[in-house]
Amino acid sequence: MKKKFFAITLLLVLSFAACGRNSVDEEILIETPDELEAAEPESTPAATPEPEPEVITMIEIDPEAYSFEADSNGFSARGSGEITRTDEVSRAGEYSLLVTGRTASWNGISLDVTDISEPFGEYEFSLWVMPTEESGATTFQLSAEFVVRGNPSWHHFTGTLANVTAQPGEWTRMTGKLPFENFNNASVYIETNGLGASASFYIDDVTFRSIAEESVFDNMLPRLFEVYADYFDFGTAVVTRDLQDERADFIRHHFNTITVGNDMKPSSLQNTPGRFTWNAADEIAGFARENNMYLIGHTLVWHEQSPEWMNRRGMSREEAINNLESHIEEVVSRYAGQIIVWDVVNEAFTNSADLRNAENWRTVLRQTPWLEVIGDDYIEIAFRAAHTADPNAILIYNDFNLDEPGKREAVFHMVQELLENGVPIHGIGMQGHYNTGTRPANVEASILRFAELGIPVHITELDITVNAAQGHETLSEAHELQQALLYARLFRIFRENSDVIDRVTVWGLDDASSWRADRFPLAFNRNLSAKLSYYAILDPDAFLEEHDAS
Ligand code: 9MR
Repeated sequence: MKKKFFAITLLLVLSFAACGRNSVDEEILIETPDELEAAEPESTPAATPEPEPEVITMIEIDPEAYSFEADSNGFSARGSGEITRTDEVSRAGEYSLLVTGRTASWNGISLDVTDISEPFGEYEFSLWVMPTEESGATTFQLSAEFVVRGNPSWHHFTGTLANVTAQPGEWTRMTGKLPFENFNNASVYIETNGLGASASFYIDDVTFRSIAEESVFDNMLPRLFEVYADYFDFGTAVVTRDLQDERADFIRHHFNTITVGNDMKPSSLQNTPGRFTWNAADEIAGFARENNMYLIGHTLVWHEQSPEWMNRRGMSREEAINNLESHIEEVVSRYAGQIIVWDVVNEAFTNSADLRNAENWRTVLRQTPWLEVIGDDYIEIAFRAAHTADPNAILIYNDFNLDEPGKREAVFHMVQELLENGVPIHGIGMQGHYNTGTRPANVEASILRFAELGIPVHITELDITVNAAQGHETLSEAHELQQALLYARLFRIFRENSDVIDRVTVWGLDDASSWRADRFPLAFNRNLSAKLSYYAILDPDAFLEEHDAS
């Protein structure tokens, strides 16, 4: 089968070259290598005529493609663009679509794919494009728009043919891939990007398809949470689309705790004052309940994904405190008894801090709207409000780069002071967004330092990026091993310090759905098969020994 495809592709390429610009033969003759071999005489005397190739199929139009033979296939104008179905030119068949009237690079034509795609799926978008003679050489880009609650965001498909410069009179192939984000509405489109901002052009033979791989989740693999049952809880972060089919089985198999990855952030729950949107959060809470998992709420106070109305510049301190407290009261009391741990304040410090100044922790606080409008006591106000709303919940201060000594000390001093003042903080969340250059000794030093505060550490968002693999289609064996060795070293440290570590949560299920999908950060591949990192986590000592590492 593969051979035949190869032959078809080859012949297509050859016949395009032979036919010259702007047209394809009506019939393309296809022969397979097997048939060629069979037809080949044992020796080739000069007089023997070339055997006629056998015709086995005919290709005109890809039956899966939007080829505009009968109508415009649901394509519509974007911005000032106008679209006309035309038989002036066509790549295959008789018709193509002509796009004119564009006044800006994003204008032109789009296809609504809301009903034929899923949030968080991965898609390939391909087409043939040709600028009109008058427009001249034009640079095109394949793009997508996702609209969430009325807010659009724009994304480029990637790949070498997702951005091309095309010439008039010549059909040029474009294709790109894109992992979709969440959306209420999604559309894909072609825009210009550089040459020919207002060019007119033709498109033909468009395809849009899912490229998600089928899951090969293996339910015979040892369960991660069972392997670590004597040491700490083992969790992952989830979004609602993870709660179905094999992904749900996978979660049930490996984890005994889940963190709400996105759906309890302030803008997810209360984007509009007083109007709470609970659906997604409730769905995840329901899943945890049904499966006897303990649920982690994330997060009550953050500078990202937080609506502007809560702490707009110029607002009085009292109003901002009221917004902060009422949000926390509403959210925490709703899930009281169900959410066992809350990430109360997230990322209140700058990305890194100077060790010499770390005791002055107030000077290294991140400049956030909450800090600006309320002052540095917004942090303790948040913890007190959460404690009032659910006195049994374990309340966490959560941050990244805590393996860095300066930042570690800044957080240490803040928490120490707040604890002395009776602020209810019950744990430090070391997010653990690491990379293969992270030094395990620094991670361990921070765990031990935080333990001096007398409250446990939670590893809340663990992943390890392979930065050198960014932009690569697959992870090389050497990189996979490099990552696995660090997972092994970290888990050995976590296990050895399990008296002060209550939980380890990895941030997501698999490489493809991770927030760092471009750098292969997790222990499972996109199809949920186990990477070397899984085996490293399973038995760090054996793994390190086997690879002659320590
Ligand atoms: O995993 C989350 C991703 O889906 C969101 O797009 C992103 C938005 O900023 O937030 C991610 O989770 C973050 C978490 O809430 C806090 N620590 C950093 C995580 C990665 O950005």
